[in-house]
Amino acid sequence: MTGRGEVTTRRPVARAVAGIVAAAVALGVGELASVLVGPDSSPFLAVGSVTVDRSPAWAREFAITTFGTHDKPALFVGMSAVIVAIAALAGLMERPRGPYGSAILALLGVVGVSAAVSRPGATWTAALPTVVGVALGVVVLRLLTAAAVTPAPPASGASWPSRRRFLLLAGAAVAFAAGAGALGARAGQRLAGVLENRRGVTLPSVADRAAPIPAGADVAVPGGTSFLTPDDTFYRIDTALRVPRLRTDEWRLRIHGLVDRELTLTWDDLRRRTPIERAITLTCVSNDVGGSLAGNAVWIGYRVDELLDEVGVRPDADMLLSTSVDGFTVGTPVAVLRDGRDAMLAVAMNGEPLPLAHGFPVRQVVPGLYGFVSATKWVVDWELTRFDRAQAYWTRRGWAAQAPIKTASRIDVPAAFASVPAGRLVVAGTAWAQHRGIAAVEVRVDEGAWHAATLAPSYSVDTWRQWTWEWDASAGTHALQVRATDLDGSVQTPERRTPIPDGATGWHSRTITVER
Ligand SMILES: Nc1nc2c(c(=O)[nH]1)N[C@H]1C(S)=C(S)[C@@H](COP(=O)(O)O)O[C@H]1N2
Ligand SMILES: [Mo]
Repeated sequence: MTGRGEVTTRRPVARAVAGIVAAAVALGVGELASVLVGPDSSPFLAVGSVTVDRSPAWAREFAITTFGTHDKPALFVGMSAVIVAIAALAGLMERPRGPYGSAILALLGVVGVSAAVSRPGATWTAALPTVVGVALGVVVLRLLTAAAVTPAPPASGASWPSRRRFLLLAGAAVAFAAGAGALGARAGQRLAGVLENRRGVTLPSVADRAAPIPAGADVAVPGGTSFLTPDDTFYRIDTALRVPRLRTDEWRLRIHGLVDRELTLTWDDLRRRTPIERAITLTCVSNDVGGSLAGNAVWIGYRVDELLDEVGVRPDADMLLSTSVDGFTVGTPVAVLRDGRDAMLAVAMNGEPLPLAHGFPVRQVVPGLYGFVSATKWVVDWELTRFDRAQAYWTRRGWAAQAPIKTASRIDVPAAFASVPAGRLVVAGTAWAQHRGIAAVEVRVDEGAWHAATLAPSYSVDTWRQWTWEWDASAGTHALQVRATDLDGSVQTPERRTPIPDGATGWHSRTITVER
């Protein structure tokens, strides 16, 4: 029988190993989790980077003169040695009733978290990989130290030697840590490579520039929708659990199917063509009445109609089936792509290469069609085909095959259920009917008479249009309602329909309280 006092001193090697394995699990899991959060959030790399940034000049000199170009591996070896020593100590100090070793791991976690959140551009989420990793590390430390000191109860008569049990557990944990770490490191390197590739992209110089934005296109109402949507607040909708990572040198667009001449474009081939720049408002078909799944950006890209002319579209082709690098597909009517509108293969958004989440390096932008039938991100394949032959991703799941954007209008100010003082009240919002254009917006209160809103200057038929309306608000609870009319003269329908299968309809309304 083993006495409690004896337990705490037994098997120092196994305990040290338990500590080291636990730290390995923490680091491996941290590495893997950092892939989801961001390349600078890996605890190991973050601590390494902070060490590099904070080390005095003489230390760097010493590292470079001693290790030359191997200074980075040398740093990693040095860090690993320190971590192994501390982790072994943690293993030796862990007690069933005194989790001193766990506390040491937690302290290492604090170091990792402070390093990760101090990296440039980091937010609090950078702490997550370390926190998750250390939490799992502590679990492993508890399990392994327990296994190191307590013989397992005999199972079905046979005795299960505790050494074997320990080795099995430790081996499994090491394999897990190594797998997670290697997977994370590989994915992290891939992401870092693509981000570096993106930083190196220079924007094409454009002769055919977007029209300047007229003064007043942005209504100066606090809480109103800005005419241009910055990349970081632009809505993002896609089926990608992990953002595809594709470098410009890997990118190809294969154009095939019902064409006279197949063509495979590289990034350089694309860049040799003549670009255009346009402001275009994108909208998601899933946007419900009053929803925010719409955004307006200035895009630089290459005309789709010119590329289609180059390959020679056969007369029987009526669909462009585009496929993204992750297999997502979109079907777009060839007629729409060739009717003169500014459909493009975009490479830039708001003066920057496309953000990874918005399709880097190349995506489609087609004015007037919902994103699911037009806006393929990370696009790598174009097949000219027919609507009676092929079905795209969302059409197979019950959505329409064709889906022009429906006229919509939205109240942005005042906020839903806002309380406002009686008197002069500015109501503001946006309206869109891409490729038809907005002719009028009207507002009414409590289902009374419609009043014409003041429209901001029109930019183009392919962008949304902001509006304001002033009301002498009287006390009480009121319902504001808005409707738009497009330049074809069609008034937005009041009929409420869900986004499925081809876009929501109905008037947006907002209830507010006016204080006396
Ligand atoms: N590869 C790919 N492209 C895609 C999608 C997708 O799921 N995968 N979603 C589409 C949909 S439904 C919309 S609304 C737009 C959204 O583009 P954004 O995320 O840049 O706003 O992308 C389109 N392109
Ligand atoms: Mo969408």
